[in-house]
Amino acid sequence: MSHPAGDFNHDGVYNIVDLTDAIARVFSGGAGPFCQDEADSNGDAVFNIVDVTFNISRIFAGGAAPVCGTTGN
Ligand SMILES: [Ca+2]
Ligand SMILES: [Ca+2]
Repeated sequence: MSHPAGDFNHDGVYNIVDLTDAIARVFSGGAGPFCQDEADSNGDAVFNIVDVTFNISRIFAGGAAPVCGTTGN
């Protein structure tokens, strides 16, 4: 199964669950992503709050699609 960029929970689909899991990780110490590259929605080689805001923009406002991460993990 291929995994799209932004697929934080590694279930093969990029959707609101990935956003909620990313929020849980950033704000309340939730489980980390299966793959850093998949969680790195904006492709800047770091998973952080910027990826959360990127996902909010994409899911709720038709923002840019996630890009393949480059963390090497
Ligand atoms: Ca997912
Ligand atoms: Ca990022």
